[in-house]
Amino acid sequence: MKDLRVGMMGYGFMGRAHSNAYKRLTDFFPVQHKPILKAVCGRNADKARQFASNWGYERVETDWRKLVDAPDIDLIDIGTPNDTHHEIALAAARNGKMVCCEKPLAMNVREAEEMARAVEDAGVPNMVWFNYRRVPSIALAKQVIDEGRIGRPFHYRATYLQDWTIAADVPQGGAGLWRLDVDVAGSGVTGDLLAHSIDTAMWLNGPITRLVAKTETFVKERIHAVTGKVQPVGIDDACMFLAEFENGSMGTFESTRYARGRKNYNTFELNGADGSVFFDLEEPEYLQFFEYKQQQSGKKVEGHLTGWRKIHVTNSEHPYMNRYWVPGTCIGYEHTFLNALADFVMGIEAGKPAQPDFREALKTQRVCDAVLESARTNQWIRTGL
Ligand code: SOE
Repeated sequence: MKDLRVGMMGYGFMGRAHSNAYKRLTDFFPVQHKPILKAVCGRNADKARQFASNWGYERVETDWRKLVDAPDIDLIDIGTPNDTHHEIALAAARNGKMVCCEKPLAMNVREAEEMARAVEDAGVPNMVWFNYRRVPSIALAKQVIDEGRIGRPFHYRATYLQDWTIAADVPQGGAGLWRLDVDVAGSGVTGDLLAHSIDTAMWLNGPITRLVAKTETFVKERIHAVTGKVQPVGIDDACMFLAEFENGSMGTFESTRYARGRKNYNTFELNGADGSVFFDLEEPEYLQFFEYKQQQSGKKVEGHLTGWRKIHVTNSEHPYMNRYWVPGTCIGYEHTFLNALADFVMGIEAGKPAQPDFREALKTQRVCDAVLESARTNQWIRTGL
């Protein structure tokens, strides 16, 4: 076993999700690297100390530069707000550290390009935590599509809906709520939620080449938690776009934080000539599959039994599931990060980088930037992919 000494940037939601993955990796996966939780870095020393003691980090830093310079760190994990990703990733790569970065990779394409170049120039392993690729049902959808069971694709339909910012008195800025502050987040639902949908869509259905988008900001001003002043809201609260895929299929994408009752409603459906797949994160252990059957060697299709199959993705034949429990028992949100980390580490060991690496995640960034540009200019935009 080799030590994999982790320096964690950030102690929020993603700091916890990633730390959990490091702690459980060798319990569930036969890897040759054992993560060691060396240090966590955060601006608030008390919170960082509390986090370190809860999760078992050996020490605390409050200056991220100290952590990227530390000789006892192999991997820098960036779980901090979006406006910090670029600077930390560049410095970490320059120091020869592996870099795992939370999504979205960057504030914009320019930053993301520099980040992809930096890790490649340094030759360091890197990954972006698009964790939903590692939901077993979504990985099964990928398998079903790659097996050619959907046939010629016609339609891709994605939604990502939440409802937590409807109240006008939710502040922007500060812990968790930095997602509402455009200077820190870069964008609203486009970078935060649609980036997930876009990554999944392009993984399953190939590049998005052209799109047209419409965004809306329903609450125009919010108090800023840091300045205490009422300030204009610069993020997109909702975004819809139409897309063309390179393979000739059409896509629709919808995302909002104003869908009352929807907490983390991440769905997609792909319809092809020979079949369809449908996934809904509110029922994450299921993949729905429709197979179109034509008459085969004189045997009549049993039309009265034709229908969607709701596959309970918990068998040991299903992606990742042989690492966990017995058929019929489920895994959770946290395991998507564990599965991603396992792929990353096994990728290093096999010399086959796990995806999405920074170069791959740059493609999603290109689509996000194109979405925002289209919404700004009311034009169809080519993504360059
Ligand atoms: C936003 O509410 C959020 O936490 C995103 O930032 C995550 O990426 C998403 O998976 C869940 O929702």
